[in-house]
Amino acid sequence: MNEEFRITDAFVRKILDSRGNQTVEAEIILPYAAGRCSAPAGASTGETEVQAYPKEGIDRSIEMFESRIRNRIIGFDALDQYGFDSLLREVDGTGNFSEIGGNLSTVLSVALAKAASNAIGIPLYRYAGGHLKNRLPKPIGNVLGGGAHSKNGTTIQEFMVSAQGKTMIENITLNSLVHKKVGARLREIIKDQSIGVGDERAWTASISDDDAIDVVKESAHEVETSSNTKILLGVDFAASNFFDGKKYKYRKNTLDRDEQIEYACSLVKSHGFYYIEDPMDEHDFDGFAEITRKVGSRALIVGDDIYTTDAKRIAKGIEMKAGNAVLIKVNQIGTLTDTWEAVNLATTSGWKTTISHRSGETTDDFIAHLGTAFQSEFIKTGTIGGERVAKLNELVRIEEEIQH
Ligand code: 2PG
Ligand code: MG
Repeated sequence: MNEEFRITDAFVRKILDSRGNQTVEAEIILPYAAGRCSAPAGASTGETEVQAYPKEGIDRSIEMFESRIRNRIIGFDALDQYGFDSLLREVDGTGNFSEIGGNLSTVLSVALAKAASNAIGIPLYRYAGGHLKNRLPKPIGNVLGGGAHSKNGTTIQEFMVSAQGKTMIENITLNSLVHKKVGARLREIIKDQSIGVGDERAWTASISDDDAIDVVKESAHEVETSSNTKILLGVDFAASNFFDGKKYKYRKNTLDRDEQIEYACSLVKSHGFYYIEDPMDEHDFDGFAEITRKVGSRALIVGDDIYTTDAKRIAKGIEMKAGNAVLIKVNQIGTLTDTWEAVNLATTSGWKTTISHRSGETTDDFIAHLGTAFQSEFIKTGTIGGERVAKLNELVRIEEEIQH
């Protein structure tokens, strides 16, 4: 092993995330370089995600690092990502990281890749994707929402937009302009109450989902016309959160399974939405397949809670044609190697990927790099707010680098 890549030390500490909750941050130290990564946190988590922390909590994760991991990774070859990630799985021993915590494995795994790329002297997106395989994802960001991300907002968790202009700065500015318009429109409609923002800085207000569709459509249309740039519309139903085992319960009405399928399809057929995430409960592969059969030729049907970045689940989805795209979140599966396997399987099977932030975030920008490395179609990371624009601004820099 080249001594430059030998891990000389590693640290894990607690920091705060954007919700003010504690999260883990790791640092991997090499002789002449280092890598640091901090973990995001979900609010609407998929049932089959790895466990973020052991049941005793975040402190237990850090104790496990000190007692079981730190000594074993000192001296390890930082270029051996697969070996490192396998070691984390082996030390945990549970298959779902419930012993050491999936957030701990995530930050160690990504910090290792950052340290290795820093030691080589190339950006993470090149290290993770290879020199020939870089393509910028298009930013898609939520402008209005509710679900698990705010109290008393819409039932659908996220209404999103994605400007399809030529440059990154143009696209992220247009997405944020739609966000501003949505805010202005809500203030017009709701005169006697203040409106707020949810966990991801999308507006939240006490309106029906159908009214929200109109607000977002009109706001996007206005920006589309004034900028002469196509703006795609999207939703993340996060449907498991309002499925009670039999029916889908909205603020104003209740839909049975067939009606939910029709409602999801109507967003594409009647309202022109292009991006439909988690339209059905996470167990309903058949429902996903039916929606894909009906509108998959003109829209992306994206699985998040149903696939949880797990190659085994994605393989089943591909087999059943239950979607045509998959959301990618490293801490749903716990290591970079497993994430890469999920992306590779999806991509080689003709599915698209969307790399994604989580509702609780830090200013870490690693998803900007991974989305580029994985050639993801979209990067979902909100439109405004420091922890969201940290990723978007990094994409502006990556674009500049790729083009020169
Ligand atoms: C989602 C994510 C991110 P959370 O459902 O796609 O928007 O939410 O991080 O709460 O799982
Ligand atoms: Mg989702």
